[in-house]
Amino acid sequence: DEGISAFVLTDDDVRKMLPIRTLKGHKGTHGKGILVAGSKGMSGAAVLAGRGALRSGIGLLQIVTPQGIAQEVDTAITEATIWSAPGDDFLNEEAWSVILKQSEKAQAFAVGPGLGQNLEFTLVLGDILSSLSCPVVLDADALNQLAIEPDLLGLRNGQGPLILTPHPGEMARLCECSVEDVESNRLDLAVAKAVEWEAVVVLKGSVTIIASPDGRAFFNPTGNPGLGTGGTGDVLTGSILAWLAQGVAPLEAACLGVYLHGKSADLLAGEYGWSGFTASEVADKLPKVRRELE
Ligand code: B4P
Ligand code: MG
Repeated sequence: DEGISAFVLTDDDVRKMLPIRTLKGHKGTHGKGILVAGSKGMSGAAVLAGRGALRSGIGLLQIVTPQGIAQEVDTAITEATIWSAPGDDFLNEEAWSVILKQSEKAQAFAVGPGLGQNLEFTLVLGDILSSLSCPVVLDADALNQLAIEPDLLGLRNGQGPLILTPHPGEMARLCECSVEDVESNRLDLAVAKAVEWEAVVVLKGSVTIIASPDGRAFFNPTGNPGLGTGGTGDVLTGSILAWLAQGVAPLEAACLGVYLHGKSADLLAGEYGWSGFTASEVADKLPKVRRELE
């Protein structure tokens, strides 16, 4: 494509992006990340994203989730700190007070998995985009809110790095086009939107594209159709959150997250083929594939 520099990620590229662990590292230096996720009936999305983060080496994970499901999430993910925020089935506009209180020491934020469609949360999303200077990952229902209120993106306005992780359905909603339009024009669209939105755009699917706001793009060669099962996208979001919390720059954190997530699925496919492994298993294999890369 004229004007677009596109690269295929390799083991060597990705190895260089891994953060270096020192003997004296501790959970403070390994980074604190905040995950805003979950709603009634979708606590699993918060749990899976949490698992993706923990299996990617985050120092401390805090999950902000509606009080109606906080107990469930807490029981399912013992290693995370759970902040129960106002809202029974969904987070409501008062959830911002809890998020703000937690935001001070965090190195990264991820918002969206399983949040559900609640328009009250649009205000909170606006606050997140306009107030937080650390990197923010938006996925799933946060992207659906953006599609309804495109002006929200303008609130970021150089405030801090932004990473969006749409699947083709979410990308179509954000771009007001059809899924077919997205799929027939993946590279150009991902790059154009990364530039326009001043965000790293992770356009998921078979051969995920990571597009940078500087106009470069990276093709991910890992992964397989076994990833087409509920919850794998949530695991990816948590993993990118963890790399950001460990100090990896936004573009590299997205590349690292996507590449290792796909490698993990490829390891599972070696045993099971292209179906029947689960999102939790993809998360649980992340440390092994990272280790093999080091
Ligand atoms: P939702 O119902 O919103 O699904 P979700 O909760 O976001 O699921 P999850 O978070 O687990 O998966 P995600 O896709 O984020 O949306 C599903 C709907 O979106 C579909 O019914 C469809 O309409 C649309 N849609 C989604 N993917 C589409 C596609 N590829 N083409 C056309 N329409 C699509 O994350 C899934 C993960 O698996 C990503 O990392 C992705 O890259 C990976 N993956 C999926 N299939 C893969 C493949 N064949 N090869 C390699 N990786 C693959
Ligand atoms: Mg998803």
